[in-house]
Amino acid sequence: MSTQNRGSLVVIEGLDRSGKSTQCQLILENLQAKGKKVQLYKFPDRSTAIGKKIDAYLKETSQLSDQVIHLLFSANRWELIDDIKSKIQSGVTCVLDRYAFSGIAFSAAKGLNWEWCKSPDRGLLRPDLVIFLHVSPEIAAKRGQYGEERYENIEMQKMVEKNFERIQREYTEEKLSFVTLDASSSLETVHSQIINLIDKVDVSRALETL
Ligand code: Z5A
Ligand code: MG
Repeated sequence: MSTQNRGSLVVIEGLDRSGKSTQCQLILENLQAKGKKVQLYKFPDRSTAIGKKIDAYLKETSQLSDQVIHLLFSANRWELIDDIKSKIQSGVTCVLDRYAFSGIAFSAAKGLNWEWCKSPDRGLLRPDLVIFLHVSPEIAAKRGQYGEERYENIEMQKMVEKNFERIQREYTEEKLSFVTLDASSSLETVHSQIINLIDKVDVSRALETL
């Protein structure tokens, strides 16, 4: 991919109710106000045919094996990746609300093999920056709408939290920029920390794959 004037690929990850979607919206508004081209993507994208299956599974109106739902989450990323790639090539900053790291953290928490969980996402675009919003599962549970979907319980979230720590270690060893922020502070504090990090992203190197 040409490195000339490409956009950046920024991923916001975090535990449930850590404020990912709220912060993604604030990033969008901040970059737009600075005159930058920016596009938000949310995973899972529940609007596609695959996304509708995922939505039914999360709302517990359908049952699927752990392997099948893992592959669907990954397929949902693959179906949007060409669009993301072309946006980046045309200078658009793409902000992703969850990505492959959520896939590994949640499926491995259900007991699936770690390397198996990573494999379907190999070849997807590698982000320039991953920001992990950390909030204790106990604080998250007190925030809006908690507990309405599958996985929204403290035991699961604690396992997911441990898995994200391992993900950060492994990807940092691979030189991926993966930064944890304390998301229990105010919206404004978290937002300004995120913007500081995004402003420093180096788009002079070519995008690689996971
Ligand atoms: N999943 C998976 O298993 N495999 C995969 O590959 C992927 C996902 C991609 C649905 O995801 C589930 O899919 C998720 C992981 C799994 N399961 N869980 N748990 P989702 O992203 O669609 O989930 P969601 O319904 O959008 O929830 P969320 O993303 O976890 O919430 P959030 O975006 O992090 O939080 P928010 O909506 O911005 O904020 C939540 C509330 O907290 C809201 O009332 C805010 O006003 C409040 N809030 C936010 N920030 C703050 C601060 N700083 N202080 C106080 N209150 C705040
Ligand atoms: Mg969200």
